Amino acid sequence: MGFFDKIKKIGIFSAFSSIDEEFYDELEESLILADMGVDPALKAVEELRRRVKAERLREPDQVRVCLRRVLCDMLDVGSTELDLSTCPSVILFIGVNGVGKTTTIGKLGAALKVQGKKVLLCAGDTFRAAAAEQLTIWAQRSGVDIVKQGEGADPAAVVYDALTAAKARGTDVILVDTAGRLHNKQNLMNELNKIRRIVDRELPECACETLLVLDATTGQNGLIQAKQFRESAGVTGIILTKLDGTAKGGVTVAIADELKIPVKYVGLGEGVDDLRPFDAQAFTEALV
Ligand SMILES: Nc1nc2c(ncn2[C@@H]2O[C@H](COP(=O)(O)OP(=O)(O)OP(=O)(O)O)[C@@H](O)[C@H]2O)c(=O)[nH]1
Ligand SMILES: [Mg+2]
Repeated sequence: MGFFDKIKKIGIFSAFSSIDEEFYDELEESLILADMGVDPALKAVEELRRRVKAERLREPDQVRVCLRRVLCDMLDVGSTELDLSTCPSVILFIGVNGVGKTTTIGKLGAALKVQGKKVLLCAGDTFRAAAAEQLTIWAQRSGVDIVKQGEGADPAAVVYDALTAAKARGTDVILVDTAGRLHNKQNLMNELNKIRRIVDRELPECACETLLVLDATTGQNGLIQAKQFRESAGVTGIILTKLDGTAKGGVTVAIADELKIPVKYVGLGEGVDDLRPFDAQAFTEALV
């Protein structure tokens, strides 16, 4: 079973033996039902029509392959690789409550460690004591370092500590957890900017990514959150979690197409191995 086999398929091709108007209508509807959003769905169908005509495709199987290519092109909005070009490099994880930030850090920390990287987790969520505990368990599980302070500490101060520790220890990658926050709470958004300023001041030349974690089961709602985070926090990549649940895979295309920010990783479960770099080709093959 492939990694993306948990994704719900758009399976309309088996119902059609020829490609006609009815096919396009039903395809449009299935894409919308798959959470792609109305505009991206219309755009995909229009582009498919254009290519089918230009390439004179007739067989449903050819059209299926063509649709995969159309979706792959819509997903291609920038590099899906993490920028780890400096040592240390910093990755900030941001997003609303409960989307999977801490879990994703745990999984990514383990994966980077397996690649031979020296990883440091930073417990920048000081809002609840349980947050640092949860991250500590992940650090122990994957055998990586963690820097934390007590509940209520200034998150920027924890980040400062982590950066100092990383410089002293020769860390390759610092993964910074942050408290879940709503994009419309200005003081909390300012806190993210403060963290970012500390990084810029302490490690001016470092590669720094800000990854927005989105829960795929929130569908089009997640997209609205993402637009506002993008405006106020300078997001460099998306991590889409919980694609294993009731989520519909089409939301991935909607996010890439509407935000023009690449999906870099996807989460398909709660286990340490349930995070993968996003591969548009494998993904569209599973989806269509
Ligand atoms: N099924 C599934 N569950 C996930 C995935 N990622 C995270 N979860 C679960 O989602 C819940 C919330 O995850 P957390 O990592 O605590 O989320 P968070 O964004 O750190 O939450 P806050 O710190 O409260 O904002 C936990 O029960 C996780 O196990 C995923 O890819 N698939
Ligand atoms: Mg958390």
